[in-house]
Amino acid sequence: MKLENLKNKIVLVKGDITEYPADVIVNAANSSLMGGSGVDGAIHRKGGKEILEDCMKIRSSQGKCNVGEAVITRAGNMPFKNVIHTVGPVWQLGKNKEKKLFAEKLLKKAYISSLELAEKNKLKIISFPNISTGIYRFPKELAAKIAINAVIEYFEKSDFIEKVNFICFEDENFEIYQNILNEKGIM
Ligand code: AR6
Repeated sequence: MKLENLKNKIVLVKGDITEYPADVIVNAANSSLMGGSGVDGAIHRKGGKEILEDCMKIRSSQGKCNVGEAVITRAGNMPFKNVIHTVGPVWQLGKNKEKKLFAEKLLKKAYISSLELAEKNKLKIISFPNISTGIYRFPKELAAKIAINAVIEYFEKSDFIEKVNFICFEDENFEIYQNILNEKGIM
């Protein structure tokens, strides 16, 4: 697929993921699925108790959500069909190259798992936050490259999803995404 053809399928937005229309939004959760701060806090606050209820059911049926995996709940009070909760990796400080490469793989897996789960549930418009780039300290530029490449790789295999929105809460992430998408000729 020519990257240019993805211009209509990848959308870059600056703002709050809970405010932008989509079929499903992705939450940057933690393995407990019991909520937290950052985008996780915003989604649980806006969505209300249905989301936590569904997360608790998932906990009792399958246990914790491993890093790189994804689960799906209702969206509660938000105007989406569902919320997909995925768990990104915590960035490894220090010099251990293998650990860093492993974290990169897991971040890619979090995006791919979410896209596959959306497709499985017939959800065609999906919004992603910048997974792992907040509390989990993943370097923003590297995380953006991984996110964009994971989405491109998905589109090479499947055309089910119609639109992927990258929702950047911070100016810095927005500019990083803008530069990468421009370089690739997607914007
Ligand atoms: N809409 C879109 N993006 C947002 C919003 C929002 N409303 N709020 C924050 N962000 P983080 P992580 C951005 O820390 O690094 C939680 O406690 C934020 O600017 O939310 O994956 C979980 O429970 C940043 O760019 O997620 C986990 O314990 C991005 O979302 C842990 O944090 C991700 O930042 C996960 O850490």
